[in-house]
Amino acid sequence: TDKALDRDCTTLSRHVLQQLQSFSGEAQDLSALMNRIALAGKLVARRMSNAGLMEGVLGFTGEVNVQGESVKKLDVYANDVFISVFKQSGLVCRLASEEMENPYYIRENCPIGRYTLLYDPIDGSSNTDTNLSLGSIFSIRQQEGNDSDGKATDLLTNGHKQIAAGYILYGPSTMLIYTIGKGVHSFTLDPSLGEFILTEENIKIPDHGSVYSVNEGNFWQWDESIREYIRYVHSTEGYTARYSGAMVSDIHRILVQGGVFLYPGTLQKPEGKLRLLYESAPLAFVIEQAGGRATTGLVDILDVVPKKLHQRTPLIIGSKQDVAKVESFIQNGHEPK
Ligand code: P6P
Repeated sequence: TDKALDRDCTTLSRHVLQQLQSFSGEAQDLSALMNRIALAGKLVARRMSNAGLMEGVLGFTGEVNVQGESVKKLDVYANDVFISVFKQSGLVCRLASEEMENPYYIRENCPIGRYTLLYDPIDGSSNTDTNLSLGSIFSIRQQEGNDSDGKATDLLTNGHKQIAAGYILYGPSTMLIYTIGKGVHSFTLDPSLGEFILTEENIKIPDHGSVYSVNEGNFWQWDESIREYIRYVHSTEGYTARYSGAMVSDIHRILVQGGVFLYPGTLQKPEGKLRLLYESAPLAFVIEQAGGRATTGLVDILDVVPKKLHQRTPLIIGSKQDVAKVESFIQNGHEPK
C-alpha cells in the first residue's frame, strides 16, 4: 500500500499499541491516555490560533468576550482542558498541575482510574502575548495505594515511576513528542485531518551540539561554577546561544540539533525555577530516552525524590557531552576537566 497513506494512518493511539506490541489492558489504557492528551493539545492549539482574534483573550482573566464567554487566561483555560478531557476518560483519578495548589480529584473515576496526570498546561505563558511558541508538558504515573488521606503522597517518588511523558509544542506547527519508555517519537497535527500524524520514530539526540540555552540575564545570581561555564562557552569557538523563554521550544531544538539547556539555581531561587514533577522529570524522561542526560548538576533528575508536589530543582538537560561539560565545572569546582 501507499507509504504516505500508511503514515497518515499511523495515528498516536495506533502507535502506542504498536510500541507495546500488545493489546493488554495497560496497553489499551496507555493508548487511550495518549489519545486524550492529543485531544487536549488540539483544543489548546485551536484556542491559541484564534487568541489574538477573540477580544481580550491575550493575557487577560475574568473578562467577558464578545461571545459572552467568560474569557480565561490561556493557562487557566488549558488547565481546565486537561481536566475536562480526562473527566470523560474514566482512566484518570487525579491531576496535578502548576496551576493548582492541590491535586484535582475526578471522584467518579477514582475507584477505577488508576492513573495520575501531572502537567504544566502552558509552559512559557509569558510568550502568549507575543505570538511565540509555547508548550504543554505531561507525565503519567500509576497511583500507588489508595491515597486515603487525599494528599497524593504516593506522587513523591522519583522520576523512574513515570510510565509516559512528553510535551506538545505549539509552534508554526503543533507537535506532540512522547515516550512510554520505548524511545521518543514525534507527531505533527494535521489540522485538515484533526489528527496527530507520525513524523519521526526513535528520535536520537546528538551527543554534542553547538547550542547552549540559558537566561544570561541571571549571570549576577549564579554560582561561580556556572559563571565559569558561561565564560568558557563565551571564549570557545563553536557555541551559539538560543533562548526563547519557553523551555519546551528550547529543549525541542536541543532534542533535534543537540546542545544543552540550563536553568541553574539563582540567589532568588536557590532551588531553580523549574518544577520537578511536571516540568523537569517528564522532559528528563524524554531526553534520556533519546540518549541524552538530565541532571540537577549533582544528581540525575530522574533520581530526585521530591519532598513536596511543587518542588523546584535546578535543571541541566541535553546532549551527553554538553551536560557532562557543565557538570565538570560544577563538580570540580572551577577547574574544568
Ligand atoms: P526566565 C516559563 O515560565 C519557564 O517555566 C520556562 O518555560 C522558561 O524556560 C523559563 O521559565 C523562563 O524563565 O526566568 O528565564 O524568564
